[in-house]
Amino acid sequence: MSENKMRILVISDSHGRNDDVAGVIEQVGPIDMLIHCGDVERGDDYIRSLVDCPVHMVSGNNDYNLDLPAQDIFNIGDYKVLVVHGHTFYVYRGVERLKQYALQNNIDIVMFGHTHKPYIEIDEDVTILNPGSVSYPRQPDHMPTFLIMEIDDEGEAHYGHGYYKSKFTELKI
Ligand SMILES: [Mn+2]
Repeated sequence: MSENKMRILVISDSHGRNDDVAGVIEQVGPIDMLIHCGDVERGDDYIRSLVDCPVHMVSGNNDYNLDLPAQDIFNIGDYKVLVVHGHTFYVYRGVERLKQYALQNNIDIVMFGHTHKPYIEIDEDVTILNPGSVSYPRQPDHMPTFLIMEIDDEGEAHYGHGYYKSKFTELKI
């Protein structure tokens, strides 16, 4: 059943660097959904105009000028997904609060930002993902990152981080 197949680009913490947002969209090619985990800062309408697919964007701690929801819960295939920036869940101290909230609300996949560090934790009950920042990476290698989520023919989700090519030419998922 190939109609199950989906390819989703997840980014976060572009902080107004919309040239990076446009660049990563160009790099990854066709997508069925774009998700931004917050700290957009400006140009949310411009970001929506860059793609021809559904867009889910939430507000970060720097998005006081934008009219974006604090969190977004929706379905991707059979998965219930929560997108939230993460600052209200104290993610600098870890993902425990986020995980508790997800379990209490029957969330299958949580996507967050704020730390500017790629993160992936696939658990039986809940999967927790951070694409890292496409503009201001803070993990030790300081490479701008994004995340691709794919739904396969059987409806199963797969995930991989990639490096944005503004600084690095090879996509490594
Ligand atoms: Mn940020």
